[in-house]
Amino acid sequence: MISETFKPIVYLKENCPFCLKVRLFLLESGLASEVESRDFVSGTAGEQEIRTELLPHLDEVSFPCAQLEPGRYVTESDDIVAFFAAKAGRDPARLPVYRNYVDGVFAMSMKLWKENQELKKAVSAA
Ligand SMILES: N[C@@H](CCC(=O)N[C@@H](CS)C(=O)NCC(=O)O)C(=O)O
Repeated sequence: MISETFKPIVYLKENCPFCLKVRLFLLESGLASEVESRDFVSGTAGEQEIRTELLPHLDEVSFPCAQLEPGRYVTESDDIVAFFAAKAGRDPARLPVYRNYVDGVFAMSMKLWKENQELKKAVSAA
């Protein structure tokens, strides 16, 4: 049980690798039903609605985002996972699908993204 009085809300963008991290943790730890999930697809009216809702609460809107407690908004995927893990007494390192994603596909996509940025910079400076 995460909270008896407030159901945390997570805002997740479809196909976002950071959002998938949060989504996988919630699913594999069995916490998904204890959280309200507001999913949206990039470029839709649903996205605009969520951005309008979040804007007054954040310096910069980014995803994933979560309202962990009333008025407490967080936009860092690792902080969101850590909050739910601590509340529920679950160790993310012991969730094999989550760990495989974070250490495998997620880590690789971050590495490729950085390499791509560096290559673009080198090309434009040449
Ligand atoms: N440090 C953040 C990075 C999240 C991030 O870069 N999210 C992208 C989506 S893939 C984002 O929100 N970009 C800005 C936007 O969509 O407005 C985390 O780990 O949660």
